[in-house]
Amino acid sequence: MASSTQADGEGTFSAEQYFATQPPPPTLEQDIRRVREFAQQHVKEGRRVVLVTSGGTTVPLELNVVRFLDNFSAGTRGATSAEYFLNAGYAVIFMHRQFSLQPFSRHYSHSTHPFLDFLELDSAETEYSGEASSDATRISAKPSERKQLIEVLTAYKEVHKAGTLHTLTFVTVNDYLWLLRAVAQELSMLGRSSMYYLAAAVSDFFLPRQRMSEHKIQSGKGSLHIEMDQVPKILKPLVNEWTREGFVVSFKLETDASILIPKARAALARYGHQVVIGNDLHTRKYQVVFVSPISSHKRSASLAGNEEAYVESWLKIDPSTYPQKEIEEDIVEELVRLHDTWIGVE
Ligand code: 9Z3
Repeated sequence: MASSTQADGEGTFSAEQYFATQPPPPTLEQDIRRVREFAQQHVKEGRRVVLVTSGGTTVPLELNVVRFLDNFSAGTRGATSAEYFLNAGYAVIFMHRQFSLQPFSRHYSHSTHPFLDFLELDSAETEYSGEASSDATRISAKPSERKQLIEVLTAYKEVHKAGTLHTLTFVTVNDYLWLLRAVAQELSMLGRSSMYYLAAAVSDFFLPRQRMSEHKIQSGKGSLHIEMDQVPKILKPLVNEWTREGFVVSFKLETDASILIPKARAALARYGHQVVIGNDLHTRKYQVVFVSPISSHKRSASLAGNEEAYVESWLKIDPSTYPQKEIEEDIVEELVRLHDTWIGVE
């Protein structure tokens, strides 16, 4: 692979080299200014802050982008978890893929529960005139939808009033990496009261800007060959440099269940963070496995350099209870407990 930007080996960038060669998104500065204000306000009010990342990153193939690689994630895990963190009293920075699911509005996703389907026109007192501006026409929610709508709307309004949810968007893996680093650096002032809940499905490969075609890739030359570089493993600098004692939870997604726990342990050994939540693509809504070093269950410093022992525990829900029961409720409850221990509340 010919590239003047590669470093550690064929197609491998360190995080430092990545940020030195790939450009930041144009709105980074203003996005981060808002994150800083949000974090400062909640530190003052004594709240814990969690960064929730959600949805999939894209990898553009052209500078004038027509084609890009994407992945399956709709952002259900992140959007759902954000609601439970808010309910547990956390201030939430919800960093999500543009147009992926968001807390509260996720209940009325256009594909699974379109909101036009649960509204009805009241025509008891007046016939609908067909004019959009008709003041006499009233709209109401179908009785079968009201209970859930009131619950969701009440929680949404409360969060809005309390100002405990801040939203940030990314599209590409490059946007994601720049934002993650900058947000983590801002949150480092919170020390142990910050949590990182990294549920976004992040591409492992990308095409460096220096090798991207400026215009739409043309057909007519036979098959297309694209060689991608590896996205730097940014959990390492996140844990060691950008956050200061933040409680870091990453997710590990596999389709071969037999490698889930070994890969989760390997990630912990490599990056030294607090929890990996393992999930299998097909069962992710009903079961996950928490893998964590024993040291993260105590407030004492981690056993860097020593042989580490790990604890594994499965969280499961009965699939027939979904979606009334959501596994994210249990995930968040368990994490809040572990975070309490990490901070030293327990
Ligand atoms: C996850 O594993 C999430 O739980 C899902 C959620 C993406 C499966 P949905 O959006 O799905 O609810 O449909 N996220 C992390 C995936 C990931 O990219 N992990 C990296 C890895 O496995 C490490 S950060 O190497």
